[in-house]
Amino acid sequence: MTKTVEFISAEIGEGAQQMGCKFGPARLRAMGLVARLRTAGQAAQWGPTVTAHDELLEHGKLAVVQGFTPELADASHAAAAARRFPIVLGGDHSCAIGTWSGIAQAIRPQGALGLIWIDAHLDSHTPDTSESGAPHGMPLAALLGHGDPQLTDVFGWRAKLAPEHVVVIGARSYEPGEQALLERLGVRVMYMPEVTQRGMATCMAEAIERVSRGTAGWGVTLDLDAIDPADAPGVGSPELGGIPAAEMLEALRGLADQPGCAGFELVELNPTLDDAQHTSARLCRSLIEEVILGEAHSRVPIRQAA
Ligand SMILES: [Mn+2]
Repeated sequence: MTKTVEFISAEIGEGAQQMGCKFGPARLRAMGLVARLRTAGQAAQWGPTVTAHDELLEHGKLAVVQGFTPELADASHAAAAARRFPIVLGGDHSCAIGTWSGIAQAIRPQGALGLIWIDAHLDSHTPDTSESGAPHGMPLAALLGHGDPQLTDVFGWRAKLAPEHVVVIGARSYEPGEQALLERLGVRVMYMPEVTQRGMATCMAEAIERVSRGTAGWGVTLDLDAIDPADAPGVGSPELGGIPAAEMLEALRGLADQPGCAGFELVELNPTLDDAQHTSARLCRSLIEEVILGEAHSRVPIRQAA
């Protein structure tokens, strides 16, 4: 890829039931992402670290996310506006509001943003439908323009995503209220049985086709809990029966080189729940290498297998 990769650390765990995702970005940074990309000939750098203000917790989880979102949005906006390729490392999934608001703002002069949301959950609650009140269950609704005004109106405009420009892949645990919102809006959801039947690579190809149509750019937000917990145990909300890691790696290979791809986000790694071998963190590193290096990277394991 000719663009420089810029990693942005989104240190927030306050949006979830458990705080551990706040330590995800530091864990990934310790794994040498930039050095490995550079060794492979890819320009890459560390960008800003945006850290949630935990002193706001006395006003509730939503207050922390309200404070964090515009700061992260400024960081992802700056990277995209400078024509670098942002990779945002979460953090709980509430960070997606900031990430994609910033990228939507950067490409707004050219047109609309598309987004592929890979997740075990729908993340489409509003404060009215959420039983837990945890903001990491709300980011997709906020980006579609529904929910708390401070989260929907970043940069002074609402609905960073139009429903026809969104595809959700891998959902297998959700509540009726959030499902009703997505159905009413007409968002395409590929639930887990469809992904199992058709294969992740086929679903991904259809999703890219859909989010490319009528948009000026598109991205992917990957919640690690979409992957089967046998392959990625270090997540806050594990759900049995997910997408095998091998299928996910294959489906994301060379993603950044696809026409229109404007950014990538990887969230919900909870290193405090990972195993002693850091299996989940190492999988995250491999996923990023597949996204950025694509075929150049994949030749190595294929040759070893032969
Ligand atoms: Mn999620």
